[in-house]
Amino acid sequence: MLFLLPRPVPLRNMRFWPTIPPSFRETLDKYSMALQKVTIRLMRLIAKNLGTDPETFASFFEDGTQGIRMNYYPPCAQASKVIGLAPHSDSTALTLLIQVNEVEGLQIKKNGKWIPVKPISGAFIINIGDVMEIMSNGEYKSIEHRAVVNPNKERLSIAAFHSPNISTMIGPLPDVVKAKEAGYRTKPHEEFVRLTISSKLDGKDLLDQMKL
Ligand SMILES: O=C(O)CCC(=O)C(=O)O
Repeated sequence: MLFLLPRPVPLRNMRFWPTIPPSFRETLDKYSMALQKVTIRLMRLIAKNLGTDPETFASFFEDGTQGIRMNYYPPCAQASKVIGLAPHSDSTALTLLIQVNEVEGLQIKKNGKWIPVKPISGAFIINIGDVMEIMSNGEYKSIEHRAVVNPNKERLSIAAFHSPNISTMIGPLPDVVKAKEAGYRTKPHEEFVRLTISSKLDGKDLLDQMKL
């Protein structure tokens, strides 16, 4: 996998950005900007749904953090005995994911069962992450997912993770807890990131630590 942090732009570490192919950096820069815009539009719609001010909510994401992970899963003759990516929910707010070469592999956990997500040409999969679950006080639930490998075909996916800017407090939004008691702790974003790094990539382990 190749995991880069394109946003916030001043924190980009260009040392890790490949120069081959020559179009890579410019393409990733454009892709990063386009996905940031889509994310902000989605945030406005989510805020409306939650009954909170769309502009205030969107502003948390204006100079938000964005990570882009490009995953390559080689074919594996013993596919049923291995896992491509262990079950986890994303610790961030919203993930825009594409199954690049349209080989099935992503599965989500629904009612205790693993359900495959069929690739649709030109469509994004939008995964709710832990930060969204916390900020919405559980109105939006983060989705546990995993990736399996294919016995014959290689598989590629690109996940773009979006979070609020680093000065945003990670906790239930005041408008949302008016109606229902807070079910999650509030922490400064930096402290939340530290907790993320020290947690295992294991189901919804991180969220369990944030629950009250
Ligand atoms: O390969 C996939 O479809 C899933 C990727 C993913 O969940 C991730 O990179 O966190």
